[in-house]
Amino acid sequence: MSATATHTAFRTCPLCEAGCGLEIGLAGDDGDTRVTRIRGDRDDVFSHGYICPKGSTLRQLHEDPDWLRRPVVKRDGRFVEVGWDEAFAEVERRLGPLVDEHGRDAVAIYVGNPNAHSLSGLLYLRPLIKALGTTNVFSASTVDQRPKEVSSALMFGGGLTVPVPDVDRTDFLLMLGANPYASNGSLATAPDWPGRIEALIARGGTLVVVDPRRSRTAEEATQHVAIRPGADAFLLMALVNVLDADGLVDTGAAGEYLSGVDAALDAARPFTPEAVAEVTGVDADVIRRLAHDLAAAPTACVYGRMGTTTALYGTLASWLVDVLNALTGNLDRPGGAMFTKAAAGASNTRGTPRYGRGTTLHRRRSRVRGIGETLGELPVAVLAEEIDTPGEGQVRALVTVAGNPVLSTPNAGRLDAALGTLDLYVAVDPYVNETTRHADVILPPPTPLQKGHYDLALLQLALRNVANYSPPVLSLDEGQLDEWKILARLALVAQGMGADADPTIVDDLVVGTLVDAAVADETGPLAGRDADEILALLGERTGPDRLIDLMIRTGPYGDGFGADPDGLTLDVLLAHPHGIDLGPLEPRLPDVLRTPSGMVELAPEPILGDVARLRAALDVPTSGMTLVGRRDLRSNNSWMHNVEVLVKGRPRCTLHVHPDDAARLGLVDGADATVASRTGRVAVPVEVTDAIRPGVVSIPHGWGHDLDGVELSVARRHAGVNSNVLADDELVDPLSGNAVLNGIPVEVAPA
Ligand SMILES: Nc1nc2c(c(=O)[nH]1)N[C@H]1C(S)=C(S)[C@@H](COP(=O)(O)OP(=O)(O)OC[C@H]3O[C@@H](n4cnc5c(=O)[nH]c(N)nc54)[C@H](O)[C@@H]3O)O[C@H]1N2
Ligand SMILES: Nc1nc2c(c(=O)[nH]1)N[C@H]1C(S)=C(S)[C@@H](COP(=O)(O)OP(=O)(O)OC[C@H]3O[C@@H](n4cnc5c(=O)[nH]c(N)nc54)[C@H](O)[C@@H]3O)O[C@H]1N2
Ligand code: SF4
Ligand SMILES: [Mo]
Repeated sequence: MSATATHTAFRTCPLCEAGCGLEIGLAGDDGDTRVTRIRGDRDDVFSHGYICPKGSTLRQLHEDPDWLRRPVVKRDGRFVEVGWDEAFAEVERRLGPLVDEHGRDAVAIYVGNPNAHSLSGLLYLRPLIKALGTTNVFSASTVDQRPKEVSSALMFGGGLTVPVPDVDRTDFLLMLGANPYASNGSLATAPDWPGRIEALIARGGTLVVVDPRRSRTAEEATQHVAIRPGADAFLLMALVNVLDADGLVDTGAAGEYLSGVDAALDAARPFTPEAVAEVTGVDADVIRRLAHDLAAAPTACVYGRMGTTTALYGTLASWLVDVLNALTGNLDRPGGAMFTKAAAGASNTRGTPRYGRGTTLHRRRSRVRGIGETLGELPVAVLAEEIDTPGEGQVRALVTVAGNPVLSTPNAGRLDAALGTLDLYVAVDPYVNETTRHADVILPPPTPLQKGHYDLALLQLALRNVANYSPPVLSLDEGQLDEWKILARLALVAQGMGADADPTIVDDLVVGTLVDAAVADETGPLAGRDADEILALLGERTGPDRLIDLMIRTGPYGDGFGADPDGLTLDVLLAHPHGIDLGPLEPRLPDVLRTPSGMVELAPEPILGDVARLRAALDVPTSGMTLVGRRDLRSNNSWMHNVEVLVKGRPRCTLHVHPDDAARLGLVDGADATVASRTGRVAVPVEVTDAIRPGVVSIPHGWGHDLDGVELSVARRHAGVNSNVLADDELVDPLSGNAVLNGIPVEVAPA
């Protein structure tokens, strides 16, 4: 590696939701360009130089010898490198007969987290799913934020119409089940959450963190409330109850757009602070004071994340977060919970403002357990049983795209075993990991530095309105294929058009569909224009670049293909490598809504229908140990443990245990404990710490790399254990189907 950079490129980091700007030093010339260093881009309009330890490892990822550079096909139990034509031919040879014999639902697809940051994933998965024609569609969303998408779809009319906490202007932030010091924030896109929190405290603001662990974020907080796992919905109900009982409800300017205020207040009646004190483990007077502090703050926002969504009452908790924002007059005002106005891709900037079709949940149910579909997907908690339960409609083949469900989904042991029985498994993934080791064909994408980037999904949830496009930093090596072409060619195979069909067929179809929709949108900037004219104006670009250009130009800041000559285009973004700041968030009610009533639905019928379940649980006594997860700044779910600088040092996959529990159970710091649940058991080193609530233990997810056949040479040496062996696939939030990954009943003993 050469030491000095001869030129510099700028690129958004695609690894997490923060979307930091990176300054990438490069040396060498065409075809032999090397990265010399990566640091934060001080001129980035959003991140201003902030970077975490992962951002600078894009070079190590790019150079990782385990990152596959060619497709592989399994022959006699071993992966063999093949050319692309041969790989797609193998898929075609096996997929066609399988579908002919068993039907399209016999093929399932699982879509993982990195797709949320990938233009290829966001733009070309849809045609692939359509071509597969299966109803067995699964994703990481149902081990993550699906409850928030469901509550937002019901309340505001869009799954991604999620109000975000206006951290930079608020006086009071009530944060539940999130640890942005480790995660860098989620469903609230902003680089440098730590800096933003420090600024909040420095200006005299208040941060209350609700978490069974005294997380790094809780340490910075004004107040830490160590709740019992899984109890957030009770606590939030009690806050609503106090606001009502003590005459503190004031819906403010958004009030005229709220429907169902009284019904929401009624729902909270049984949940007095005294009634929930036992189940939440939080004293009634602490709850009462918190409600009063929230109401008294000049501005405030309530924000809930993983700890609130991966729980039995995830949708109720997600709903209650925004009910509280509304009841305190903080919905849609600066310093409160606000709606981003994204430059591209948002459903809440298309079609008729304010009004929409609404959302129907559970239009169909899973075959074996009968869990309802949401937003076009089934919960991944049922994937294993759909594979291992024989009968009509059984899943016999799987496609995964950027997913590692063996480490990330509940009852992982069962899923792992089920994957071994598939007739066909095709993975689009760079690694032979815990999941893809079962694949018959692996189609590897280029590395992040070889792809263009625009955070189409996460910029819809940004704490400022920002647009930023980065072109690829490094070109493809001989024999690599752009990921959009991989997905397009798979779609063509699934469609029966052949293994060697041209991926531009799919590309032209996607762009044509989007242009047709744009000219048909009577309220949009292209209303009444000619589709062919627009296609011609898009010029010579192909692939994601052409689509993102179209989306930006038809978006709320776009040039509308001539309608606003000063508006944004991809060319304008290319001329601004540090991004374009479109200003702070502004109130968007009622136009942001897409509900049938044109109102914020504070009491959606499906959610009110679930309150009885919460009410019944008030009377169930709490007992036993429960398991929660945690994140580390140096991790990224399951897949970056192959980067040496991120895993070296003390082991991070440990069991956090409170000293009282350690003494009671005979657990010793550094020695192994056995943790067992209904679904499995693991042996994991104990780390005794008072930063966890007694009765609760914590293991991070994403570890357990020492399975046979895993080709991750660094990660294998720092294997850890798979916490999702313990997560129970039978525990789901019934409204969203989301898995319960926090608050799992376990037994703990010395190993
Ligand atoms: N470094 C790093 N960053 C990441 C990731 C990563 O793996 N590593 N993953 C990315 C992804 S995909 C996501 S979705 C985000 C998630 O981002 P966050 O939502 O901030 O996720 P966590 O850091 O897991 O924080 C969840 C917190 O909830 C607490 N908790 C557990 N159970 C409960 C409960 O019942 N109630 C309450 N109130 N709290 C509870 C846990 O102790 C933990 O501190 O992070 C993203 N960023
Ligand atoms: N117990 C517990 N379980 C959890 C969580 C938890 O907090 N606790 N968190 C949950 C959350 S929030 C999430 S989002 C899920 C994540 O669940 P998944 O999405 O299933 O898992 P990841 O670990 O993100 O794996 C990403 C996969 O994508 C591959 N990959 C990386 N980059 C690319 C790319 O550019 N293209 C392609 N095609 N592949 C790529 C990696 O090799 C890896 O196999 O895990 C969930 N599971
Ligand atoms: S916080 Fe770290 S991983 Fe996330 S975008 Fe920024 S540099 Fe990348
Ligand atoms: Mo996630």
